[in-house]
Amino acid sequence: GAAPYQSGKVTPEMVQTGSDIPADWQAPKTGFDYTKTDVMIPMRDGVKLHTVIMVPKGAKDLPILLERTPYNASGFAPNNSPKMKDAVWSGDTDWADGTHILVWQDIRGKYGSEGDYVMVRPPRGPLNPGTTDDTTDAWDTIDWLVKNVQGTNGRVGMIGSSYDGWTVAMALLDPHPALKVAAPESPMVDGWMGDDWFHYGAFRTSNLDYFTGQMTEAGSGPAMPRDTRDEYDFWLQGSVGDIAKANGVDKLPFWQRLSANPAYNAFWQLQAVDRMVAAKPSNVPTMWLQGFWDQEDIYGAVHSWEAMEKAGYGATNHLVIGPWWHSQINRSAWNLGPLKWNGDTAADFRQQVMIPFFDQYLKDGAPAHPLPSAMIYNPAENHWDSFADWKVNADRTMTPLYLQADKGLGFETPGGQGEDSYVSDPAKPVPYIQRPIVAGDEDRWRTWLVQDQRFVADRSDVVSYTTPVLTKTVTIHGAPVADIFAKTTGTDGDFVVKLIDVYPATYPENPEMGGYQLPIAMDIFRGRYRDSLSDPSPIPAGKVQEYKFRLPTVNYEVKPGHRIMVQIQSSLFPVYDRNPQKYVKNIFFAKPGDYQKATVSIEHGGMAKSAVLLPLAQ
Ligand code: PG9
Repeated sequence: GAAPYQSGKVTPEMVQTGSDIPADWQAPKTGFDYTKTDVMIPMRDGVKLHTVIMVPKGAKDLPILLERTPYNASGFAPNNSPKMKDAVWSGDTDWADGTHILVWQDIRGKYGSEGDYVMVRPPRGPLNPGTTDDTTDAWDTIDWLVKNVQGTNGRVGMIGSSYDGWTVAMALLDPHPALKVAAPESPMVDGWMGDDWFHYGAFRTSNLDYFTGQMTEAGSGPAMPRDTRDEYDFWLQGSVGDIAKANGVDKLPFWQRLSANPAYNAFWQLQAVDRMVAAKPSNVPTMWLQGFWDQEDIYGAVHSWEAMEKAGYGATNHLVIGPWWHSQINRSAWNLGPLKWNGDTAADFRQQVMIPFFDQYLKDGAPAHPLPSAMIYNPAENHWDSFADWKVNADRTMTPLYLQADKGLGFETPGGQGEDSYVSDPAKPVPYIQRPIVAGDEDRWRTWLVQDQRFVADRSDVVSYTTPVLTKTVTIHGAPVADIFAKTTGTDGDFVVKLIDVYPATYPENPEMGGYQLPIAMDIFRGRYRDSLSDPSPIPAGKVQEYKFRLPTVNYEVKPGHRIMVQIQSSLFPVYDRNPQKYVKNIFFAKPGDYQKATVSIEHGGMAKSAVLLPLAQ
């Protein structure tokens, strides 16, 4: 009978017997200025890669801009907007101008693509016995695109930052003839020397969360669980190997390969992209681009550009260093922390330099847009500088800025030998930013390389050497080199060297900067590699040793009224894992008892003239 609350009759169209989700539903795309399709592009071994293609309405003879990514191709055009410009993410807005076809592809094994995922898959060869790599996948993809996408003129440009910058560089090892121009942006190039995994052998702990994120699912996996709000406490709980094990990271094959190869051996050398591009140089015009304060990949672009210069391909290779954090080229860049720029340096660069540079190779009749050999932002002057002959470090005369007695710093040759000592305690490593260090705090991660170093300057395990107030500008064009003589009571140890611009005590132009200790260039070096990066050796306790390593590349002017400071310490935590300071075979698996205090003495003058060697403007 009828339910008591029923009034009226039940008719058939009130009742569902199938699914409310139609088998095939297409949204009407009225008013859309583009079409978007998802395709599976077959590679030479039959594996199909998921690819998103956005073609402006009425496309005719348009070039293709390709990005290959492990970070979800579909996420690059996340918005269901009828306007292409609104549909894409910030990095592509300027390219979505109706004159480029935009293509994003999931690399093998990630998100919608078939096949096995291998972390920054090494090229076919000793480390990759297979028949494909990211060079062949790029080649096969470009071949398919120029043959199958309607409305293209058959020319392709590639961009992408970081991992995606690495995929651009890999495409250059055997470029498809249709690949006409490329921009590896903040590319991951050498994971041991100075990009994501290590810096000169010191391991970057946040990689463990990156590993669970990237390699526990084809999509996005979880970060490791935290039982503390402060990363400083979390990473003090044990060696990186202990923490990896506690979180199942020890079961991930890439961690197993990485942790079994802590030194710069064949494993790392054979996948160093700067070595590869120089061994197989391409004629494709290439813009190697990175951030001045790139907190993830500060090594790769510069070194690849230098390698191509040395290989004789300077005419088609360009270096760009913007005043940016990692990948900020794809966002807006009015400022970097407290440093304020003239305008949006990223959007202006994309619109006024990058796109015209690409278009001259991608479009018939586009005006020539010659680029200098190097274009590097000058943060002190707040403008871009162009260099026709930016020299690679090897060709530079370096001027030593010596550590002096009484914590002085200066160009004059120091007198007799002296030293300054501090106790480095692995139980109390020097933090890289003020605590609490909260996981996932993007703003602080993006700006840690410009953080005011006063927060550690007075620690008893940090030594700072400072020049008198400058009366003349000191202009640095290139990569300073730390050349530190030191002894330690331990048998291993890390050396962190920071080159700092100390602002005047008051700075009315930007009051926040009064007395600011702004790092211009800093890096860390693991002492066991002082004689050989591939064959580490214990440090002889109590014997002065030389630690010489290159710092990031800069174009900088320290102005009159400012001072230059060199700050030295033995940890930078927890960006970098702790050195136990006792020589053990593999620091990843150091035991609690291996971590020991050490007294470190930084030498100056005499036979041990510690200095930072400066490539001064010529
Ligand atoms: N810096 C990131 C990364 C690149 C390559 C390997 C691991 C991490 C990135 O932003 O893609």
